[in-house]
This record gives sequence, C-alpha cells and structure tokens, in this order.
Amino acid sequence: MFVLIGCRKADFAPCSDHTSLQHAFDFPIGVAYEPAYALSDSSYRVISHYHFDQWTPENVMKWGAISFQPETYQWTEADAFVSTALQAGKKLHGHTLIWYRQEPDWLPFYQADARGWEQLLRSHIRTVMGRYRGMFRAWDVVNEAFLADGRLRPCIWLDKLGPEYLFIAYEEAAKTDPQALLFYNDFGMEDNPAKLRAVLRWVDQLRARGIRIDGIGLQMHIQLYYPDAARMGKTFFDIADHQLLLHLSELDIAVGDQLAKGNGSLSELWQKQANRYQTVVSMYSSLPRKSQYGITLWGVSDRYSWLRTADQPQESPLLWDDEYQPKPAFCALISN
Ligand code: 9MR
Repeated sequence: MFVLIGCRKADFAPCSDHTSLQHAFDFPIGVAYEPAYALSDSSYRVISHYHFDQWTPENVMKWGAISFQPETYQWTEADAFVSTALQAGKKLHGHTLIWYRQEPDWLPFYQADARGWEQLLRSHIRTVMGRYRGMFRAWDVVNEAFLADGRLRPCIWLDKLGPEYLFIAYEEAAKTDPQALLFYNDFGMEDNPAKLRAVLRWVDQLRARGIRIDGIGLQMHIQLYYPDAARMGKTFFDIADHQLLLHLSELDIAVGDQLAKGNGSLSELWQKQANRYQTVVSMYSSLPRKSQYGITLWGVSDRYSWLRTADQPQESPLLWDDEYQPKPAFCALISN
C-alpha cells in the first residue's frame, strides 16, 4: 500500500477561483446541491455549476421530502432538481433511498404484515429509481445501516423485515436500474475497522447471493486531526482491494473543535485545513483509477454547511468562505 501523507506543509497563498475545480482531477468532483439556495443565491448557483461536474441532492430526494402520504409522491422539487442538473450537463448521484432519518412522517404508522412491508420497501425503490431510470450515474441505496460496533442499526426495516431488508433493497435497485451503480453509504468506517469489516462481510454475503453492489461511500465528515491519515488511507485501499468503487461522498473538514480549544486563529486553522484536504485528496488519487468513483464536497460555502450551528457559529469546513471567497483549501486542491 502506498499512501502520501501531508506532502506539502507550506502556506497556501490566496488564489482566484477562475480555474474550475472539476478540471483539476481525473475523477468527478461532486457537490451536495440544495435547490433552495440556488434559487435565492446567485453565487451559490454559479459556483455549483462552474466547479463541480456531479451533483448529489442534499435533501430533496430523501423519502421524507417526496412523500407526505402513504405511497403517494410529490415530485415537483425532485423533478426540477434532476432537469436542472441534466440541462447543466451534470452527473447525478442519487441520495438516498433507504435511511433511518428523514423518513416520511406516516411511515411509523403504516399498517401491514411482513409481506406488505417488503412490498412497500420494494415499491419505494422501484418508484423513485424507476422514474429517473437511466438518468443517475449511481444511487446510495441504503444509508447508515450499521452501528459503530458492526451490528445493524435498529430501524423500522430491521424491525419489520430483519437483516433481509438490506438484501431486498439491493436486489430491487439492481432490477430497477441496471445501468446505475449501487452504493452503500455510511460514516465513521474510515476510522473503525470493526465497522468496515462488518460492512465488507455483508458485501460478501450480497455477492454470494448474486446481488449486485458496486461501491462504498465514505461520508468523510472529518476533523483536522481526527481520524489519523494513515488509517483513512488504509481504509481507502481495503475498499478498493475488495473490488468496490470508492466514493468520498460527503467530504468536509471541521475546524470548530480546534477553534473552541484556542488552538489557533481561524486563518491559521484554515491553512491546516488546506493541508488536510490535500492529504485526503492525494491519498484518494493514489488509488487505482478503476476504484475512483469521485469525491463529493458536502456543500459549497461555509455559510450553509450543516455543521454551522448556534454552538459553532464559526464552523467552516468547506472550500469557500461565507462571502464566497475561495479558502486556502480551494487553493490547495486546485494546485494539486
Ligand atoms: O446536509 C443535510 C442537512 O441539510 C439535513 O438537515 C440533514 C438531516 O438529517 O441531513 C444532512 O445530510 C446528511 C446526509 O444526508 C447523510 N449523511 C449525514 C449528512 C449530515 O447530517
């Protein structure tokens, strides 16, 4: 295994963002896209179009966002997202069909026997993937199904169908859109061998049953000093060695904890963040080409990051600052 760590420690001088990020890499560079921001904020719109060649819907295609009554769907926003993306020539990464969060409000009250629950699971996957068949490069079929200790996360599907729900989901997805790549997406695996082992064992079980899965999404909501770079690099190669595509699917690098501890000014931490971004991207670039599905940033500007909260008002994990100035992290990536 060959891993490049912290190859460049110099400060990153300010740079312009006239050069498009997507052209700096041999693999797609994606972004989590939120149509509401694009409507109200032209800088958001311009950057997401100019710098990224793949879009993941940050929220608008989650089950709870498209279904307000049992087995009925409200497609307006999802359709608009898909057509905007396709008109702009973007690749589409579907997110997410089955997740224990952002589920429809009606789901816990749904009445059915086990067969009925299986039908519901299958019909949701068929309905959403089928509507956009051939339009998506890939889907996160199931999101966050495993716990840190490698057991399956309690959720309504585990409750109603047992572990079989995971096999049903991938079987239905493969049948519905044979062209789309099928991913399993989760957090924390980059630093948790027990969780990674459990997921890879389950991949083997899927394959033993002839059910297709093509890749793993490591969300990569990471911090400046955690997880350890070498461990992350090892995880990248473990996934590639398992004949799976690797997607760094929700990358952002938080600095808020270091700021709160007084471990540097914001501008010092942003330089460290730039180095850390460069380390992650260098490790990813050293994977075999056939394993590289792409890297997706979980947002454009710090101002809308999901990590920006009342407790962390200065949290700034992304490549553009609140005023849409490119940060050192952008400059590091563009000069990779
Ligand atoms: O970024 C998303 C945020 O806007 C939503 O409020 C949140 C709801 O749970 O989901 C965020 O995205 C999540 C993603 O869909 C799955 N992985 C974790 C992400 C951050 O919570």
